[in-house]
Amino acid sequence: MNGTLDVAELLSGAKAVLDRNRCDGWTRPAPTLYPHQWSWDSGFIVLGYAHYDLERAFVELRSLFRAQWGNGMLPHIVFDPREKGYFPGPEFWETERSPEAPTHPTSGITNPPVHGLVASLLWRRGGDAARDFVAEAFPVVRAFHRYLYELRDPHHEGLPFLRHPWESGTDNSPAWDEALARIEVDRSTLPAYERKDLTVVSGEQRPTRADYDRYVFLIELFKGLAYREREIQAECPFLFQDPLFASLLARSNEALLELGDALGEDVGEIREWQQATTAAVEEKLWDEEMGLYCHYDLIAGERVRVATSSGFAPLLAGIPTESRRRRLLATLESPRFAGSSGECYLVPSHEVDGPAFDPVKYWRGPVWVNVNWLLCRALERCGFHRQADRVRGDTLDLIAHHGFHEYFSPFRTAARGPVGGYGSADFSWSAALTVDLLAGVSNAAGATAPGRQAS
Ligand code: 2M8
Repeated sequence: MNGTLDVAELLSGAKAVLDRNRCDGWTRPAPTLYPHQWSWDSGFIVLGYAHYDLERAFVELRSLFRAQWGNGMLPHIVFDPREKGYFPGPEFWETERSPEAPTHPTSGITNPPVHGLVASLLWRRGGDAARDFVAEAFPVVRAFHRYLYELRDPHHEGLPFLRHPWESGTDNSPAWDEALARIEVDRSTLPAYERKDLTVVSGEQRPTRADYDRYVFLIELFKGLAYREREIQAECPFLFQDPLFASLLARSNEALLELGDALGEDVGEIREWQQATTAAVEEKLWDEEMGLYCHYDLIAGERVRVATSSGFAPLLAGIPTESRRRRLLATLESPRFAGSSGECYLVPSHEVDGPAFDPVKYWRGPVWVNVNWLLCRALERCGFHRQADRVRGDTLDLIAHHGFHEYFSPFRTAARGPVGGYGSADFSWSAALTVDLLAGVSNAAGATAPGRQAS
């Protein structure tokens, strides 16, 4: 690495990836591995479009919003009915069993609530040109949040639960391991299924067969209950509260408060949601010994003491007290995440000395561009500019070295393990968020900008 980034080349490369992955008004997360529209992916993708084609951003989100369920749920996937290359596809989900499902085929679970935050950023970027879109988006996002608080938060704690690992976005996180291991699956009772992911990406970078059996088991349960939320809540063996999901919800509530005020909407209920979530994250998810926020397993009735990058997310919503902010920073810069001699790119998805750490398996160690983008904003919000610069620099460095991959080994050199980009190449949110991150890098000459030090 020569210490500089070729901004023009990265930008044109990122836009080319997005052009190639774009379909009829929406964008595949990856060319073949993920050939449908994903909810939180679209949220990140439009933040790239916002820099050069605002209309594309609106069209992309409208395609997602059209698939909102009657109960308010924004589904995690909106399917392209022509596409047969992904498992589980629409014929497996059978969402037509639910009267709440839209006529367009979708999955029957949700994805992290990034949309309020995204709408407010589009408004900031587009100004008047974004106002009509934001007025359209506001009731959709509010209905989604209402669904989360009314149907996913039975004890009114302000912490909606997830009922499938895929709802977290951090699908293969070691935080789920114990809970998934408790689910006894008799394979002979599962429908036969064929994974398509392994035809695109090597098995060592993807979840195991035992994981997939459990993913499928949960979908079978939901289908059997025709996606009725109250019954699912009573029977589902996997119910989690998640610091990343909760923090995105809090941050999106904050955005809705700002948008609602500007649009002249009554924001009373949103203010209550916001206060409840902020307080609950502080009370229930902080782990003093770990110096980090953790997941909470509602079935086991305990915090899961597994250190993941999701544990820093409350910074994004300004939730932690000053002393906890300092603790989080110390955790981030400690050998657990930065390596014993700073040999890791920030931010590994699982602490590098953790028992389940794997530098190339998705969500069990690799660095992700969307998480880094979120944490960069989070650190800036809390005044930790040097650390935010480091996370931004590390992210751009990884992209410049290895391309727009789905995820990256956290190792800078081969001394401790594999180095490079993994999962799918040409990954849409890696490209889109590069466009946004580069906008924050000064570029007087229009061609180069400071990069990270040589590795
Ligand atoms: C991954 O998840 C999908 C299931 O939703 C999969 O593995 O098939 C996750 O990384 C998720 O966060 C992401 O939204 C999705 C599409 O990029 O891929």
